[in-house]
Amino acid sequence: MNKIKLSAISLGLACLLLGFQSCKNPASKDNEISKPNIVLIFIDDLGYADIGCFGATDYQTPNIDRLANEGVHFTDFYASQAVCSASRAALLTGCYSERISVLGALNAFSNIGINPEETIIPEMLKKQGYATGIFGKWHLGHHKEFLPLQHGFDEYVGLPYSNDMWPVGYDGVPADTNSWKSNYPPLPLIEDNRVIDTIATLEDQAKLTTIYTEKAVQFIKNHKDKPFFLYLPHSMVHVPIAVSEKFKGKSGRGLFADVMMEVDWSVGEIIKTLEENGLDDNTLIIFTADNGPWLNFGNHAGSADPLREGKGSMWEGGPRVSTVMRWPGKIPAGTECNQIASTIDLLPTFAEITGASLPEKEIDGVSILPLMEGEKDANPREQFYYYYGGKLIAVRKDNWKLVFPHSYRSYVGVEPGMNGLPGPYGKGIVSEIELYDLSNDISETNNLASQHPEIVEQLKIIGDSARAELGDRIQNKKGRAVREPGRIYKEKEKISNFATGKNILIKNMYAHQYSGNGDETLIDGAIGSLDFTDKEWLGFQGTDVEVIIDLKEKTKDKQIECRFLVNQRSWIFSPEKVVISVSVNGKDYKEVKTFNIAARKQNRNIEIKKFKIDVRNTKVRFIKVQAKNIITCPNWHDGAGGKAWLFIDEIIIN
Ligand SMILES: [Ca+2]
Ligand SMILES: [Ca+2]
Repeated sequence: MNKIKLSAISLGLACLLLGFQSCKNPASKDNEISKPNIVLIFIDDLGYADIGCFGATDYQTPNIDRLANEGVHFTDFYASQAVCSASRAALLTGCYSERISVLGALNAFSNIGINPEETIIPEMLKKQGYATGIFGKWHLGHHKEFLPLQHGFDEYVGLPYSNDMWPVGYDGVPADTNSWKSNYPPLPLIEDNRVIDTIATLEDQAKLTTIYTEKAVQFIKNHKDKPFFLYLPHSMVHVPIAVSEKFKGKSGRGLFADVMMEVDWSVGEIIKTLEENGLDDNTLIIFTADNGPWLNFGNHAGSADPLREGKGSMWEGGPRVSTVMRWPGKIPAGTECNQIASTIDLLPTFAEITGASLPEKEIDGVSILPLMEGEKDANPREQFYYYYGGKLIAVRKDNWKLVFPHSYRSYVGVEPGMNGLPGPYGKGIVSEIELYDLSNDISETNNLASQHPEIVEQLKIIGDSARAELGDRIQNKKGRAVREPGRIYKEKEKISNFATGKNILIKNMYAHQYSGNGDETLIDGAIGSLDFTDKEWLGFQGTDVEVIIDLKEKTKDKQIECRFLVNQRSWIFSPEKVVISVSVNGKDYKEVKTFNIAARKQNRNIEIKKFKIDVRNTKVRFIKVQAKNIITCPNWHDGAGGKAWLFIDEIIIN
């Protein structure tokens, strides 16, 4: 039975005995003191085998290992997704990333962030009287409304997104103005809501672990008399890795090992500060990571051994993260937990520990306190959904993992980079359902689907319920429970459009995730904002656009305007040609205007391009708009060779 509830019951009983008066203020001083402090240390791109107790051999991590020796280590602990923003959004909301629509890795040009309607861990704990601080990488939106202070944190020092989102080349010198990286603004170091410094060089990067650690230590000292939640999401060991002077060359095994030693030092500083302030017995420390190693960075990446693949894939090397927890007196020392658990379970676990109410909106996490306490036969999370970028890649129940057909980023068969330079990605394909027994085959090498059809069927049902709930871009399914991200462009503008209510035929398929309100989106009199994820845009991936509007009557003297979004950072390009034609019979079309858009140059702006023509002295009933997509992203672009997008929101006829 749950200890927190027990103590609440006995408190209630004591109140009854003492009479009504003493019940008026249940949050007594004693109660406050007994609330544990929570320290959550979150490493970026850490490999499963990058700490000593999980198999690192090149260097030692005595402080992290100490947490394991004095607490529990989880062998089957998952980040919700093998990429930064999605993983962090899930951690802080207790939801699969798909439920709250924060996917991928946001950057300096993103228009979305964590929705203010969501309740995240610090907001929940603040209501319980906790002081809350974050020192490190946020990555849930860099606009002010998304930054930590607007979401329940009292204090923040850190980077708003990844440390490689900066105008600096892989060699550490300012990026060439022709290169994609030169698009980035200087990488800001933020305190509360203010930029206080710029991270401009590798020397600046080398200070980050120390800065975050010192801030965290100060935070603990400042709040030693009340319960606190300290979130320490390090920028390391995400590339570009860098280490301070005190650890340079210390491992003798290269820069990555030095950086890991510094991360371990940071953990030691936290433990030491807790001890010096008499807080270590009443503090839960959790050490985990957002996703596995970025293996194409070679010697600047960690190792996921013995797991398959790494960051960006949902083979175990992507989401399974080495996790240790220490809470003296509560978590039995030196224990190992092999049950499934996830970062999304931390929010409800913290709620149980602190007596906080769960968020009003539905979440996916379950309390794993029984696992932490070593309760025999406890298994609060029997299954796990492996989503990546809106795609349901796999599901797990107990020891079985069912992998659905999909293509994935692979690190197999390609030469990794060296010394900070990335190597290329390979591409892997799963063409038929695969089944793995993770209890015997942690490396996912032996597909057992044909031997266990009954287990395949069982897990398929779990997949179906995931899809019904949270959707699946592989099967073009929308989930019933998916919520919106936070957005900065909210105003919707209504315009008059003679074509509203008329017939429209769209000849090419738009992507279901950018499907607005269906075909009528283009003539509904509502225009899109600069945010391509708002519901007013239709997105066409790697295809042209051809639209025919039937005005159902002959008319003349019309103005025709069509609008396209340009947001090259999100792979959305201007059409290279727009042709507007008209017809009275729907068969014989007369071209009235061709716009040739010459340049595919780099464009830093997010903008809406309008193509407008007056059609005079011509009878019109049918209007055809054809827009030519550049089809593939140009060579200079980040997504070179990938499919380019065309986004259109309205064809206005007046
Ligand atoms: Ca990461
Ligand atoms: Ca529209």
